[in-house]
Amino acid sequence: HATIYLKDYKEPDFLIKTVDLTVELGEADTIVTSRLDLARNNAAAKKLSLNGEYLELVSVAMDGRTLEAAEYEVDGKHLTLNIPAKTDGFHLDIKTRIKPQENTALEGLYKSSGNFCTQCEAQGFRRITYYLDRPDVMAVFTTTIIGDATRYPVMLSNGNLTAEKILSDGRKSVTWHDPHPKPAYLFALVAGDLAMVEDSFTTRSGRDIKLRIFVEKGNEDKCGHAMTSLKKSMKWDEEKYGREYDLDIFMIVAVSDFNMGAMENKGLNVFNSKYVLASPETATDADFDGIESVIAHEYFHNWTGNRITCRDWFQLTLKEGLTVFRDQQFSADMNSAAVQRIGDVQRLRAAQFPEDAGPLAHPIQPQSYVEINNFYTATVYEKGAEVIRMIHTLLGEEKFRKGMDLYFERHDGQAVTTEEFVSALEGGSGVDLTQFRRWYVTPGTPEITVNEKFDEKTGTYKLTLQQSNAKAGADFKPLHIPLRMGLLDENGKAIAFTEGPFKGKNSGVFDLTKKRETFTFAGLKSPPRASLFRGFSAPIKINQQMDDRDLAFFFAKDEDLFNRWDAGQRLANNIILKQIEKQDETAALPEAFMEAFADILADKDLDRAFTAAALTLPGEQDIAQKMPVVDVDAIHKVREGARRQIGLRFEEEWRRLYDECSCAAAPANQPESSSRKLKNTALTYLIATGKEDYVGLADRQYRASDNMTDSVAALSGLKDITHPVREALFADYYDKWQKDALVIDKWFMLQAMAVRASTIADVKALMDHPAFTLRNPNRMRSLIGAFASGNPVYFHERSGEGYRILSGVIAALNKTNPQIAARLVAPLGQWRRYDAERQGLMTAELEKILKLPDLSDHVYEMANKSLH
Ligand code: DPP
Ligand code: ZN
Repeated sequence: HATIYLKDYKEPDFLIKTVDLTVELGEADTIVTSRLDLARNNAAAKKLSLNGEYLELVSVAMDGRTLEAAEYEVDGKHLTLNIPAKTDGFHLDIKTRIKPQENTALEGLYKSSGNFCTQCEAQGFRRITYYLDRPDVMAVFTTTIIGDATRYPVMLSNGNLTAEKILSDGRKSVTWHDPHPKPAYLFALVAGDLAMVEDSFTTRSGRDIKLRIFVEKGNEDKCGHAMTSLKKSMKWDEEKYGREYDLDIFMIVAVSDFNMGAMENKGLNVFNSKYVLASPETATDADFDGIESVIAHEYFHNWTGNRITCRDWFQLTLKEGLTVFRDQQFSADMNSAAVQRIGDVQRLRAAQFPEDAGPLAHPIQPQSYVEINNFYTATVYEKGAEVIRMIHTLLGEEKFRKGMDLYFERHDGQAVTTEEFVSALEGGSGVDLTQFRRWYVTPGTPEITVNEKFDEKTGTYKLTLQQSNAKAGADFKPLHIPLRMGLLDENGKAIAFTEGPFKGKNSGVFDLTKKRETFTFAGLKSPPRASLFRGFSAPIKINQQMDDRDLAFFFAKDEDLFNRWDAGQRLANNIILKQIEKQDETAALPEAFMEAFADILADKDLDRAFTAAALTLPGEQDIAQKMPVVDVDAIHKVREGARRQIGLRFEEEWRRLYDECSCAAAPANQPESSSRKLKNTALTYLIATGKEDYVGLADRQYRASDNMTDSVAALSGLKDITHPVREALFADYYDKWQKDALVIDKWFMLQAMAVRASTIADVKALMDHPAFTLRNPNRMRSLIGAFASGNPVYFHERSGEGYRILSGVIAALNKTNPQIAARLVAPLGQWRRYDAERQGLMTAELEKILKLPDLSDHVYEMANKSLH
């Protein structure tokens, strides 16, 4: 299990200019022939070492001469050749045999539902043929696919189709050529009997682009939303960043067995079907949003990732952080910006904050890894996006665009580092980002402690902020943090700044650069209330003395909708934590909180999706992050107790809202999905009252529903109870949808997240259900992933059975799909946050995992870091 370090990076000794691949698809084996046109890049190099794993080498020839076995070395990882010193340019012909039908790791070439497909990021291409499988080797690919014409009528690869014919033996042969040099991780090949949905897009320069989505037959009617999202993305990238698409055809293929969400292969994106297929009957509003953002994300990679790629995998956030930021911007433009921002921050806090506080903490640019697949993390992606967002905030829209323009101009066609990105942004904008660069190498979530002083005599308000970072240790260096803030008077009215760069404005961005820094605001009549880090202007934790009244004030009055929501969450968190301390889930909730809730409930001007978010209590894991020792049972009991009180106290209002949001047409300026969200929030509070009537309401909603959002909301509302209606609805849902895998995934997920006495037994029974399989990542995640990450009460159940279920699955997947196995380790890695008994049980499972025979690098790295 060797560690690879960023500091050891060396340029490649040889470059590959062109690749001609011929892939002969077969049922017993597949033969890959490649001709590589190579050029020397290091005068001193004597050997060429090509990457290759799980390959059978058939033959290798250099400049036309077949090599004897004594002329090369081959082991499980490399093919190594001696290259004479005087040789500058040469070509290799390499023939390998592979067995895609036996490939369960879903990396390289594999089969899904009888079709061939590929996944090459990060290092899957080396499972197809011997190659310099590293992103700084960029080549022009020509790919010929040969196979049975009836089994595989559709044969696709990157770029443009250049030839198509039937061979004398009856097989079909197609050739694709991609003129854009690319790293091997962007290679793709698909072959199968697929249906196609076609559309087109005219670029702003007037070129017509063919858009094609390929799906399994019978799913043609579920591609409309993906296609619309693609066209919106193409238009948006032209308008927002001046980026036009650069091939004549853009293809998306949906496959059902896929490790990730989707993959941005040049011109041929391969998607997890979850992020393509949708109709209102089968997909929830959240699924629709997910499709829109993933389609955009992969499309945006064409410029931020493909045209300009990463020099090495330590630079992953160069393309991922930037592209997540771009897809978040896009989604904010397409939908409600405030609700989008709330969702982005919720995801960051739920997934990235615990990672950054635990044993797997790493900077957005990691300095070392054992297995790169373990670094496709919330930190590299979501915190990476926050870092780009901070640059955007510091530069402002116009200068940010100038910086991006320079980045594209300077580095198009190159494989670069995050340093080159930041330099281009500096160069284009003229803004100094020297100190800001520390964000790239600092792990941990900074904490900002706030101190406020008001001098009555002079009317001066002093705001002192102090930075700290528990993960940074002794060599803590302050970060450059953008503070977007505004001041409010005692009635909640904005106070304009009286001096400085934001004079006359209600809100401004201040640079926090020192460990401790004081900002002074003069000309005030009374002590102001400061609304800090508006829009979550930096990925930090704030430590500010605020009582229930203060938080209720911001919840009711802040003109920044994000901070309004956040104040409500902080208020609810504080109250729940106090109830936990009192060990009393029935203690009445404070009036300040109830009144704040009542105000939001009564405010008809708010976006209904915002109202729904504002009226939803922080999740159990969110509350857990604020406890020194997490008590999952107390959190659940107290939070449920609070939901019951809120349900009962506002029962009439919830009923009114439920009816209003179900019957009346959605308000003109709001999508129907916002009304559904608020209606279903009302439903969950009504069910929380414990009254039998509302079980009936959920039952009626389910039975009358014409859309998956309402159906799932009804099931979700009932999942925790044991009641004949619940059992009947879950049975009905299975019967109705058993042929639709994505819909059945939801059925597994809801039961995996149920909190009721039979949960552990239910999860075990579901693992034996005929529809369950560990081989399909979506299915596995919907049961095991949802249980381990989304059901704290039963995953952490005292007997340790939850931990044992998880480690058993990790052991099984370690052999078949180590990438997916490794992703399951993190929940056990949080052991330090629990009581001694649970710590013992969790670490015992990690120890067991580390003793597995044939432990993969993937699982080893995660378990080892988690334990020590
Ligand atoms: N396909 C993954 C993503 O787009 C990795 N590149 O983020
Ligand atoms: Zn990406």
